[in-house]
Amino acid sequence: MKDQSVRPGTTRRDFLRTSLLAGGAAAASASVSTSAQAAGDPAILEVQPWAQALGDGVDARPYGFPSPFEEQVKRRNVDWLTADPVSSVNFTPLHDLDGIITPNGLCFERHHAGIAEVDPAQYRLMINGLVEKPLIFTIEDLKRFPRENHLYFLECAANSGMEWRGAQLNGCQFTHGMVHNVMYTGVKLRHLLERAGVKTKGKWLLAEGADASAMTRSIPMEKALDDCLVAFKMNGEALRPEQGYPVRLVVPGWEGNMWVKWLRRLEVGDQPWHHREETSKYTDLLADGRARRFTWVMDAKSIITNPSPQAPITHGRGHTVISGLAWSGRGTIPRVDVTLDGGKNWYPARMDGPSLPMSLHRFYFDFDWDGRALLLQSRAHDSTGYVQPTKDELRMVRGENSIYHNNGIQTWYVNNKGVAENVEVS
Ligand SMILES: Nc1nc2c(c(=O)[nH]1)N[C@H]1C(S)=C(S)[C@@H](COP(=O)(O)O)O[C@H]1N2
Ligand SMILES: [Mo]
Repeated sequence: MKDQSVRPGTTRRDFLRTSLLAGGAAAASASVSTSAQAAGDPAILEVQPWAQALGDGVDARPYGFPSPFEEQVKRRNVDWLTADPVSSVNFTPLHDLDGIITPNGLCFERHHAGIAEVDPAQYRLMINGLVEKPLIFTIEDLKRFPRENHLYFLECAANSGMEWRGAQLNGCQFTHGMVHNVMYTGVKLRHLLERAGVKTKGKWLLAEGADASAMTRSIPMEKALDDCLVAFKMNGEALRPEQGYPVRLVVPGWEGNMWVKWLRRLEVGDQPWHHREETSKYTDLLADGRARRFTWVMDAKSIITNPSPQAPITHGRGHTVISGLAWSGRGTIPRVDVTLDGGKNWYPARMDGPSLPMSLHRFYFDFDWDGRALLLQSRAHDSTGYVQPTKDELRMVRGENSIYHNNGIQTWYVNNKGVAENVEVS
């Protein structure tokens, strides 16, 4: 450890203590021991097969793919959740990822009628309803409007829904994997609506998908004119078919269901349509039988991705890195707290990487594990001052009937062997 890194007025011991509690990496690096044997390790002493022959040349993989050693890193579904894979969901392997970008091939999928394979040459987007001039756009047309790039998370409102009544699924992939974070390239929806000329009475928008489910959602005009995008690229390349190729709607910070894929029609109206996906679905039934209507914004949430049930601690006691993700549909995440003892003591995590509104944030907490069992939790604070609630606090307000919008604090029990399990401490 470099002593220059000690701030003036702080003793080295003070610095070590605060750094460990604050998740400071600089001090912690001093205590990291390596796991390989100092002498006699064939992995360093012997010439390995990949150094004994020439490898594939360029163009062997004109569109690259991950190392075969990474084949366990994949989207997974939960068989018993849905009757049929065409109206189903799979989950992002959050425990295998780091940083804040979700690779395109690992973005969770949620389809109501399978993946529509749309021919871009036959693709059209129509704007009709309460407009001066109904319009039909091709992709070429869309690309002539001013383009923008934004990194946004998409979270399905049903993410963590299976955990509402108690701990159920063993892995953050399954409890929290209905989220992805992607850099979108597209045009502001506002430009298209302005071109069509929204009539004064036009206060709502119906977005419709081109897939066989013809998914529709009502969106208030205020949001449509604010930050919604009509996107055609994700992380630099064309949208994947799973994510709505060739064009999807991006509704920053709002529930994933509104981000209509394979976008084909935008109708302007004077009131919401109250279609299936905004009434019988994606609505929270309260204890007294009433339902919460139009719960669009995704509240602040966080999850420890490592360690977690699919990613145990394998190195034994000593220096340990905890990592996780936090996000809010209302802004940025300036702070995440981590507890090792089920909420008795909380320590600030170290936020790392870009902090962008309505985007995933990465946090780390570095500490010395003494080998005792842990009850790990994280708690997000967003830029509005909102603090992520416990599951009990949520249930007190919303009852037991809910499925959607579970942003409660998640607990992992880690035993003295480092094996992690989904439990609830509320
Ligand atoms: N056309 C269409 N759009 C859709 C859906 C769909 O089935 N059809 N599913 C919605 C739901 S419920 C969610 S959570 C998101 C999922 O986006 P993803 O598949 O890119 O993860 O897309 C939304 N847009
Ligand atoms: Mo969803």
